[in-house]
Amino acid sequence: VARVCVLRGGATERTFAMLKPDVAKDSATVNGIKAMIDGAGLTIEREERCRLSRRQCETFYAEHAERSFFPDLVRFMSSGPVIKLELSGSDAVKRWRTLLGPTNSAVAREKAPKSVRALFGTDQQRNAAHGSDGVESAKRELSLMFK
Ligand code: IDP
Repeated sequence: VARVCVLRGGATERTFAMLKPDVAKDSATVNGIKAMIDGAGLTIEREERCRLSRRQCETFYAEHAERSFFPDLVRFMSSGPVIKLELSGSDAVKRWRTLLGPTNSAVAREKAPKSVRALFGTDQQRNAAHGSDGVESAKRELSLMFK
């Protein structure tokens, strides 16, 4: 991996992005987010639309199992279709997180008004999209979501 990075002159990474049920049904929003991904210099390597089971959501968000919002999060994430994306590019993990903005969409509108969550999210839970928070979690999430 290190050698490939040196040849390309930057850390080429892969990350997992997911458009959540609050936006995945709306094709104009989906296209808007994809245009932002493209504009940030990230490449969509893989795309899959599906509906996650409650069980899949519980596994995906296992680190939050003890949080009070967990049952509601699982209900939300399994309530409709999602769009799973594998993104690649230089610094893809951080680049996509920056493009996403803060978790809470209201905070995103204050602090990062051009971010995905500011533009398309609603609140703390219905925040339009997911992004892996590190290279290791990206690997875990990609292998979990793309069998
Ligand atoms: P992140 O998605 O920005 O990494 P996390 O803290 O990992 O944020 O939370 C995972 C997801 O759980 C969030 O994207 C959001 O949908 C939901 N969530 C986080 N905190 C809350 C909360 O306090 N209330 C309701 N839902 C929450």
